[in-house]
Amino acid sequence: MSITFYYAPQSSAFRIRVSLAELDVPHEVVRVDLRAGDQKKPDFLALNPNGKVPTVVIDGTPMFESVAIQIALGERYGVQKGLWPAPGSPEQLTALSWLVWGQVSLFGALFRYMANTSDYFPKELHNEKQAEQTLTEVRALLRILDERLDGRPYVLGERCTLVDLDFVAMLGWGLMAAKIDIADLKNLKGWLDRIAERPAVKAATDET
Ligand SMILES: N[C@@H](CCC(=O)N[C@@H](CS)C(=O)NCC(=O)O)C(=O)O
Repeated sequence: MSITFYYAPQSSAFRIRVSLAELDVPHEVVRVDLRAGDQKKPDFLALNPNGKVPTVVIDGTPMFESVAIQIALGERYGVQKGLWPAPGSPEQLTALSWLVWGQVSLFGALFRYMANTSDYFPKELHNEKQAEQTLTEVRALLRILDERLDGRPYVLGERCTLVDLDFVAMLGWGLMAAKIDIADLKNLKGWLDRIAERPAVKAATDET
């Protein structure tokens, strides 16, 4: 078994960094300098034609898209570690729903909101009406997550799983960058504080 992980700190690869650390799977990390354009070099594009991180090579096969990587890691290594439900179990169906919901629905809306408001995106592309509409969408989705966490310490129940580790990558940074206040969402706030305390999350947050 071999895993090579192409990584840049403070990027979408954060979630895989944290997941590999929590899974405690041996892997080689290759730092990709996004500013220098390492991700657009032919060798890298041969692994991931999108020229983006995260990219992993598992036993010689390259993979891209963090949600696909999370599922592959979960199925191969997560079940034994209690970080992913057993394939075919009802819990796995729930895990897949929330994992994909987080990346597609929640992050999709958060990204659209940021594209219309944040300094990370050119001001001339900001649109006030779109910002208003996507903020309503983000808030509704955050409320769904808050309700899910009512009476559950983690998204799937009593244990922290790859779903929580995936969400924290997007919400820990995203809510702060988008300046979205979640003081009224008590379950979500408690969950975020709890996950942020995990050593693997702290270590990845501190990386530069
Ligand atoms: N949907 C992809 C997003 C990957 C992505 O956008 N990665 C960014 C870093 S956050 C990147 O590598 N950007 C470099 C570039 O586009 O040149 C995933 O989740 O894996």
